[in-house]
Amino acid sequence: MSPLKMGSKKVRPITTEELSGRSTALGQALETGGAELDPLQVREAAAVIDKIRERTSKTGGHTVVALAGATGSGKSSLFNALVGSTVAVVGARRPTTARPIAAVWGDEDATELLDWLSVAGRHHVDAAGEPDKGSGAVGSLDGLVLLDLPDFDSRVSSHREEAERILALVDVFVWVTDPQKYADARLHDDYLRALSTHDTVTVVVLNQSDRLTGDQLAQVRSDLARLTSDDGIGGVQVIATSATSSAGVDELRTRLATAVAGQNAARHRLAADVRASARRLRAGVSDREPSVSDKADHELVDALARAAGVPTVVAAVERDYRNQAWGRTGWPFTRWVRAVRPDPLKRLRLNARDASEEKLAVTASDVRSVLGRSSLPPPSPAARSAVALATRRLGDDAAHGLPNRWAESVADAATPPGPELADALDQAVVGTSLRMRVPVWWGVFGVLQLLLAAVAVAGLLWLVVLSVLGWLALPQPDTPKWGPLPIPFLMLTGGLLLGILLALVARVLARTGARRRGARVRKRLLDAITTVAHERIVAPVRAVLDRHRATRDALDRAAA
Ligand SMILES: Nc1nc2c(ncn2[C@@H]2O[C@H](COP(=O)(O)OP(=O)(O)O)[C@@H](O)[C@H]2O)c(=O)[nH]1
Ligand SMILES: [Mg+2]
Repeated sequence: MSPLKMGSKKVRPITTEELSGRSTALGQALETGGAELDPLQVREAAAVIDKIRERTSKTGGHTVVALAGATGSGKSSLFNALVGSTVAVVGARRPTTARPIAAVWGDEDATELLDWLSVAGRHHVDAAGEPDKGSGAVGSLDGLVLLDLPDFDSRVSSHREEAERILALVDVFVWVTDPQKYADARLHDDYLRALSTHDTVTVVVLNQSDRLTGDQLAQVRSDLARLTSDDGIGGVQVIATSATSSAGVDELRTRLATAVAGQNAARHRLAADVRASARRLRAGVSDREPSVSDKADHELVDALARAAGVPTVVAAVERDYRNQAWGRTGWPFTRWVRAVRPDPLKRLRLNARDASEEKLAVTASDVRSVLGRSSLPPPSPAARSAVALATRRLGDDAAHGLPNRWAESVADAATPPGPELADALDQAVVGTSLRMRVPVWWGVFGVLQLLLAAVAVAGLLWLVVLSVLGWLALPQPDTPKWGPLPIPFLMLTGGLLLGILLALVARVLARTGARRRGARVRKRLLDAITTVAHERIVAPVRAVLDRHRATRDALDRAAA
């Protein structure tokens, strides 16, 4: 039920819990979306929240009603008519009312409330002021705090500001206009339209009705009703009054008595403030947010991997594998060649220092403790721009359809500052173990190579012994033969040829092995890079989108 129109309009009362729930929701929206919402609107919303806390903490259950309107409409005259004595100064010379004046009905102390309203002029109306109506009776104004405001169109700016200040705090607005000014743009555009959310606490009064004939009055009344409903305030009845003849003053009094008896106007006004504020803020939030997959996509990971030097590391690992494979399984007579080649992993400082470890093993901690970061070459401009492109694309996709400020936050989240991302990538590479088991075939081939070499050397020695004996013309022992060929000859040539053959096979195996090992290391590195992409880019972007959703939900709850 509206606090103003008993039974005439179905407006449900607003409980304290509901009001505080809405206020809390508005506060949550400011918390989650404060940085991305319009700063001015955020300040206004924060002021509404403060006001709710302050207004609802005031004891006494008063209803604060303001008589507001243009200069000379008769606010002060109506105020006096309602009070029953001349309290406010009425004047033909404008402007008259400089400071608001309050009239308080009933015994309840309104000091705290009036202090909060900063209204110094106070007048107490006791029950005697209402001859027919004892305190507590139906239609009593007991609990009413009526304010006569300075003109909202006053030539004096401090008067206008004072009127605005009070209007922000009162529970019920009584807009007083007259036959000359009822269509005034200021009243309709600046006030009624702007406060259309506050229709349940709005009363429109056409004063000076005594200046109109019956027909004219009906005409003006319906005109004003139409203008008011064009302003967005539907169903507000226009009360025609005359402060001079007292016509309609009782109707206005009854209307105010209804508001006072309902004790709900303050909550209605504050809830309307929350709703209006939440609706304004809601314009800065989208109805939905783009869905962003939890997984970093392939293009982004690929770009990051290139920027992190993954191809360089993989190539080094493959080269290292091949070098070592050849070193261990190659032909022993030419192995020394390998010894003079530089170690590719050592060059990248990704190689373990520990002599007991295999060459391919590296632990994150050794490198980090010694160097802090790898000495991978810095990413090429092409790799850097690929990262920029991939992150921008992700940011654009995630920001699609969001209001500007949110889109900017998403873009910022998608592009962490340069050194931060580069360091994280470097750490990911350094922290990835390149350790792998030494392949079994290296050992087998190595032993076979040694055996074959030993056989060849033995054959050679045998032949040397035989030729020395021949040269010295000493009797030669029988040389065993296999077919027509002597065994020592077979040992020498067989050992050499088989060794070379085995080395060739090992070379082929080493190439495939290197590729496979490279692929496995690449996968490990990519996993680490994917984690970086998720932690540094995808998760921050999703966090912004989550805040966006939370803000929207909170605003919808506040404005519901
Ligand atoms: N005829 C007529 N004159 C009124 C009425 N109400 C106020 N006035 C006159 O209009 C002028 C302005 O009144 P006032 O109450 O000071 O208006 P305010 O500026 O809105 O406070 C005064 O000269 C009043 O006597 C009314 O209902 N009928
Ligand atoms: Mg006045």
